[in-house]
Amino acid sequence: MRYDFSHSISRRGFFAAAAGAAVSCSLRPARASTEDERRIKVGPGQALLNGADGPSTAVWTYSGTTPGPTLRLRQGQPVRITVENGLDEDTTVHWHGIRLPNAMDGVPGLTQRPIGPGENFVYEFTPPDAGTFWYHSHADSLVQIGRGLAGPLIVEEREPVAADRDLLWLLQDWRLTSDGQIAGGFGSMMDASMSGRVGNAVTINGAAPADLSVTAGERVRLRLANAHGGAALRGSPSGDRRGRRPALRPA
Ligand SMILES: [Cu+2]
Repeated sequence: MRYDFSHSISRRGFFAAAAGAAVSCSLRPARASTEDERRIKVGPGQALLNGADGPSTAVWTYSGTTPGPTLRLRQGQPVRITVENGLDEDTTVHWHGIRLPNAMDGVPGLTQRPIGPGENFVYEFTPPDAGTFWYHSHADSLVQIGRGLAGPLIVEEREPVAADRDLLWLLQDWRLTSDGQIAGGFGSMMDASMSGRVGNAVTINGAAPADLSVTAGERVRLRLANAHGGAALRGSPSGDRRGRRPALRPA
């Protein structure tokens, strides 16, 4: 299934995708030890951005998926994240929204040497703030994010927030060709002079939106991360003024 920004996504559809996504992202508990070690491998892969029946799309992944695995960290707990570059070009990782030492900020040529093909880099920091963040490439960002290098990052509160369900929706926008592959032409002047590279397919947690049921009275914590390289999105789970649809539209 392909979603164009000019089309609305059904309310049912929007909710459903989110549910599936939350499950697949899984709620990985942070380790109790102070030595919290993670590993992310950057490399090519395939994704079903066009729905289960559509052609699979060649993408770039963190540890085999786009978005990458959900990193659940603990507020105030140090973490070491080893990033291994399996691409044929340089990369770095930027931890979007996290306050951390400058040398860990992932800006190639400014805060670190880029991670070359086959090289590793160890990021070490202690997240001071709880909340919902995301991580993404900061090397040739338009291209690398546009090909899929983004993932969710959750920093858990010291005191857990009460919720029946903790949902995470990481939104991505893709510009796909008619055969379902990522279109080239990154960094075009036309895009730059408009609102950026706006795509023609939106995914929630890497999949086309599908149904999600919410029980009456259920307390749902919804975490949103917009990993678009271009347009902002306006989200409305409760539908438009007429009480139906547009869950995702350009803002
Ligand atoms: Cu960012």
